[in-house]
Formats: sequence, C-alpha cells, structure tokens
Amino acid sequence: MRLTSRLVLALMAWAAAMGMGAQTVPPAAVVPVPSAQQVAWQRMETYAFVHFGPNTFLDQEWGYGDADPQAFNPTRLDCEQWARTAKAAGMQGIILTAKHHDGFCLWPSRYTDYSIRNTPYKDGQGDIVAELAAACRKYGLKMGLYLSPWDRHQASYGTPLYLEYYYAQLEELLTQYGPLFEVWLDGANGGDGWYGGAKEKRTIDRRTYYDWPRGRALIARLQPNAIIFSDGGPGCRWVGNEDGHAGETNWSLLRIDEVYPGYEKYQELTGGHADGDAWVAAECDVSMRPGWFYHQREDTAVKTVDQLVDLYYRSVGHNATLLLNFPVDREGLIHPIDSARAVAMRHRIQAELGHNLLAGANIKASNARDKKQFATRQLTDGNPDTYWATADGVTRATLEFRLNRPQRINRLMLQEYIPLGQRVRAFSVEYYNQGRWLPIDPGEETTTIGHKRLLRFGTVTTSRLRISFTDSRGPLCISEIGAYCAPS
Ligand code: FUL
Ligand code: CA
Repeated sequence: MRLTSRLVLALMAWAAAMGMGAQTVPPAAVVPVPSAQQVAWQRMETYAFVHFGPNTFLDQEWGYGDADPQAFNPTRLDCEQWARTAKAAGMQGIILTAKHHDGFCLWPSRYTDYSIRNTPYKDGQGDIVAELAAACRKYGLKMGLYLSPWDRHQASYGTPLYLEYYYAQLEELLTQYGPLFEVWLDGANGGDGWYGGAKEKRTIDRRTYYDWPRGRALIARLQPNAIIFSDGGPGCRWVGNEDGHAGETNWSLLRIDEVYPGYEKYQELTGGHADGDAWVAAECDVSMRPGWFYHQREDTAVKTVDQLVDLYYRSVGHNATLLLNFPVDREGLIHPIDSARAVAMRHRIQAELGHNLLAGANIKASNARDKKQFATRQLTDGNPDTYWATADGVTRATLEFRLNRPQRINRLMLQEYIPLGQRVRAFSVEYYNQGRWLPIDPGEETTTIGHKRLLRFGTVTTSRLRISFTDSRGPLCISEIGAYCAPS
C-alpha cells in the first residue's frame, strides 16, 4: 500500500516536471458528432459518378420509361477503363446509376424484365453492377449505387405494391455486389411517365410514400458501413445545387427532422444548419458536362481544367465531398476528353497543394491544452488524427507560424478534428509585412472550417502568418494547417 502511494506521488511529481499539469484528456465532444463511417467517407474527398443507360443511346436525360431495351448496346464497355480513369484522377470510389428514373436496370434484377437481360449487350448475359464491382476491387476503389426511387416504367408506381418492388431491388443491390460505401437516393420524384402504358402523371407524397424508415433500416442491416445520401441524409446530404459547390459557410449539421428527399429550401442544404441536431455533411454532385448522360453535342462543353479545379476548392475546400459525374458514352467508355480533363485537374491540385510551406515552421499558440498530446506540432504532421487543442473554456486563440525564410504564399488549408464535432464559427488570417500585420483577403467568408477549408488569395511574400480563431462552439481542435504557393 505504502509503496503504491509513493509510486503515485512520484509519478505526479514526474508529470508536473514534464509540464503535464495541463489537461491531457481530449476535449469533450461538441454534439452532434459524425460516426466513424461518416469520417471515413468525408476523408475520401473526391469520387466519381457514372450515369449510363438507355438514355445514353437515345440522347435523353430523363427517359420516359418506354425505351426499347434493344437500344442499349455498348460495344466496347469496359468498367476497368472507368476505374482506371477514376484512379488516375485521384478519386476514391465510383457510384453507378444502377437504375435511373426510366426504370431500366443495369443488373439482371429478378423482379423485372426491363433490364440488361433483354439487351444485345453480351447477349443478355451482362451485369454491369457486377462488372463495376470487380473493376473497383481490382483498382482499390470503393463502390456506391444509385437506385432511383422514381420509376417511370413500372405500372405499380404510386401504389404500395411498388414499394415491395423497390425494396426487393434494393435488397438485391445490397446483397449481391459486396460492400458499398454509399447508397444514393435521388430527390427527383413523381411526375409523368409511361407506367406500364398508362402514360400519365403520378404524384406521390415525398415525405411519406417511400416509407424511408424502412429503407434506412434495410440499408443499416445489410450494409452497415454505407452512407445514405439524400436531401436530408441521414448519412450525407445533397448540397442544394448541381453546380458543384458548397457554401463558404458550411455546417455538417442539419435539423434532420425538417428535411426529406424532395426538400425545396435548397439554400439551407448549401450551408447546413448551424444549430442542427444531426451530423449530415454535404456532397456536391456535378457533371463533367452540362448533362448527366452522354450527348455527342456536349463533347465541346466538357468542363475545363480551370473550372474543375475551381469546383474542387468550392466543394472539398468548403467542407464537402466532390462527386464528379462522367457521362459514359455509347461505346461504354469514359470519353477521352473527360478523362484527360479529370486527370489534369488532379495534377493541377497536386501542383497547387502538394508542398506545405508550414512543415517545419515554428508555431506559437496563444493557448495549448498540453505540450505533448495536443501540441502545435500536430498541426503540420500530415496526420488527420493528431491535433492541436485548446484548454476547456478557451474558444478563441491565435496561431503564429514563423518560417525560416520569406515564402510566396497564395493558398491556405485548415482542418478541424471532426470526430469531436464541428466547432469553428469564425477565423481570420494575417501576414507580417515590414513591421505590421496585414489581413489576407480570400474574397470569401472565413467562418466555418469542418473537415477541410481551402482559401485562395493573391500571392503574399512573408515569413510570418497568423491565424486567429475568433468564435467556436467549444475548445479548438485543429488537425492540420497548410500554406502553399500555387504556380501562376
Ligand atoms: C437528379 C436526377 O434527376 C438527374 O437525372 C441526375 O441523376 C442527378 C444526379 O440527380 O436529381
Ligand atoms: Ca495532424
């Protein structure tokens, strides 16, 4: 007994000597917090979307549901080419439209004839979902699937019977193709369609018709790691536009009970709800071309590398993920213009953000939780799981970076340690020039950070940078900071 208490005293003295009188326990979480799956999902940052189906062959965006399956005839389809393109573009996964609104299935579903089974492709023996799953495995990519709730082919659409059909198909997709990282539930719902020949307009109640609690439970049971995308999550949310950008202020939080697939207050989805009670980060879905499906006339309208890089800054750099769509062409391939641009986008981003000028800089913090576990050097170690934190009750702080020599700087990256919640509400950046601190103006609000915030600004030359966090929902937990010089 006496020995133990002496040991404890000795340990306490040692800890005090080591400067560990400070708090060594992590800050308490600021709720809501993401699940481990949501954190892993957000760290994927960019992944590909593929829209492909009868629309590709009929030059349409929204098939009416009456297309002849014989029209679907890709002659050189190669899911490995899609996977190689995504990989070369630095993407982490691919989400495929297994069924779009026209109701046509790219896998041989047991529950309908309106599928690949009745097409010339591989004489009806093909299964593009399976082919993509194999290609993703081969190239180390994750796979996600889009199963349109709206089905303009099915006669039963609008009745309770359709739900049995829809969920039976979802179950096929959830069980036959290995792990899925995301299940995409589109918000476009109801309207006119073929509906088994009825050719009429059918409107459904977007809040209640699909019985989403049932769908969520099914996904949770069969693919517990899959993130469910919809306007209101629960895994991740639509960002409220199809242009590829999230709000400058972007909370990964949502008042989840207010939002449902088909929600129309788009702006709220762009920035989230600062007072949200659920973690539902934003995903920016956008196409390489004006349309989601391939149209030859759009070969001249593929987004430029400049546009794509801009979108990266405004999606990933605004605390969202980037889901970039490739309209696969009639041969069944990603068009060479699209793949070249996507790969060039990645190279440009690497050139702009590849070399952190703050690595090795001396960092002075106005407050640190302790000198070891939450020390400032965690800010530039390249590890998203280590972070600098302030003491309990400290929600304002400054960080000053001193470089060995003056550097040209025109990009800044900040990351919060989101497993403990999204905290920062406001910050500002300054640089030191001839004896005084001058503001850096990125031309956008410097409010939220979240998983990642990227700022672009005119080049400054300095050896000192200062970041002031001026408002936060709790003690600061910052995992990484980087400064860069993008070539002009
Ligand atoms: C929308 C759909 O209506 C489009 O056709 C496309 O699939 C896009 C990603 O989602 O809501
Ligand atoms: Ca770190």
